[in-house]
Amino acid sequence: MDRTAQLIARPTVDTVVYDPTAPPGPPHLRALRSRAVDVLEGNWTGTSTVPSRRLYPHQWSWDSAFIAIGLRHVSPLRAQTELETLLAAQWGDGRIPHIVFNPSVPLDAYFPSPDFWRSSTAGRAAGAPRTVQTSGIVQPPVHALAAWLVHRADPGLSRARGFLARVYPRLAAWHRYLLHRRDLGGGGLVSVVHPWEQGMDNAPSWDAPLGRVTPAPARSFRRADLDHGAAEDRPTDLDYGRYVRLATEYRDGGYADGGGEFAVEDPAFNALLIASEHALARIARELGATATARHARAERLTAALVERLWDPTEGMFFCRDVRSGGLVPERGVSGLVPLLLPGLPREVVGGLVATLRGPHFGLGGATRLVPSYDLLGEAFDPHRYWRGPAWFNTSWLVEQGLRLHGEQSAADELRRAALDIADSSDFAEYVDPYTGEACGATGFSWTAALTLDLIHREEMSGTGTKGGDLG
Ligand code: 9WN
Repeated sequence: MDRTAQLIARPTVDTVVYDPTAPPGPPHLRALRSRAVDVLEGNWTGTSTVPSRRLYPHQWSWDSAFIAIGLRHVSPLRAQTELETLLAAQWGDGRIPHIVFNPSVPLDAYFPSPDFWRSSTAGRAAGAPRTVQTSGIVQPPVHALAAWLVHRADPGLSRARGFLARVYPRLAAWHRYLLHRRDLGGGGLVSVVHPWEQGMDNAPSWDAPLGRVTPAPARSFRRADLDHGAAEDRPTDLDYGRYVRLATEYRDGGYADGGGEFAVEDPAFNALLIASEHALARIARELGATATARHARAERLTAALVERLWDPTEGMFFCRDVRSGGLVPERGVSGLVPLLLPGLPREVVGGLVATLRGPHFGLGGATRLVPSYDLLGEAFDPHRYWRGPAWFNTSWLVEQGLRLHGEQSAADELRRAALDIADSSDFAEYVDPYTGEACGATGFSWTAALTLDLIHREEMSGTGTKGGDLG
């Protein structure tokens, strides 16, 4: 075990209620489930789950949401705790930081570390918490969706603990922050101000908007990711220099929104906000409040997404570079994620499904999971971070979308492929989209968690339940 792993070695808490002898389902799924549970046990710190012991030794925002979605099947209590820990680090202005730092992890274990972000001082005006160190940027808002799904896994426990009543005001403040402070394009959609915010850090869609940013000199920072990951699979030093410059300027401006060089409306980020807004409406109704305004807002946002980011000729959504004003002509999986939305026009659904199956993504033909980027794109690389490999969270989102829109057999095929590849890749962080070969970290938390969710729904499908969660 290396130094970092030792320092955050999990305490012996026994909150998982999973009993490997109990679950139904065929033996190979039982074995897979048991291994997925082991991954999540190994990555649990006592109050939350690290994405990966070595590469990502803190709590990450959208990782925790996906982790909670899987954990709910084995320990609804721990799934609630995962989200509550994250929400406890929320800033006064409503933002949920993309990293919550574990103070017992050495500073050099991950870059940028707390001494770079300086949240409690640089973020004071924006209401950063004083007692916990965080980053100052955000990640996609999957949290309300996760909270609703976690509640539904054990409504009795959730009500007894007042789970929804406690998280609702925080989730509502989070959405308010995004909708009011981040509509930088003025068209109703949210902008990200750093590629790390969107979660697909190194996607070719960022190349043009990022190209305008002067990189911080390589000698001014030390990357920790290269201690654990292959340099040829990770972002280049030049891109890292630009990430660092953008984050430094945001920090030095007190994390105030509006002035930065980089502002992009991203389809997946906004689609996840809309899905979460629908989930917040359901949470409100469960708490006895009215849900109509939230559903209506989700529908208005869906209309804005189609109006601002949909390209009917290409049959997919694209990013909009708010600073230059145009769409970025790169096909990424982000442009397919809106398939998870219920209120899409029929021709948009048809276009997305055709694009998924067509030569650019090859689903069900050349590829079994959804590649992160256009197979025919100039920047395509089957192993480099977010420039071609397949991730399990995006395939999970697309699987949900296919199912929601009645594409049951394509969804079944994608679900089975995800289960097979999670198994053979040892819950890899991401995989070669053609071969399923493992890349990045193994024992990756959201891969294990979403495997649990897919196993659960695979078993439910035998009982005649529809098996989707987003309808
Ligand atoms: C920066 C933790 C995170 C994921 C992101 C993924 C990667 C971090 C990095 O790891 O980003 O946030 O250092 O590359 O791109 O989606 O949340 O798993």
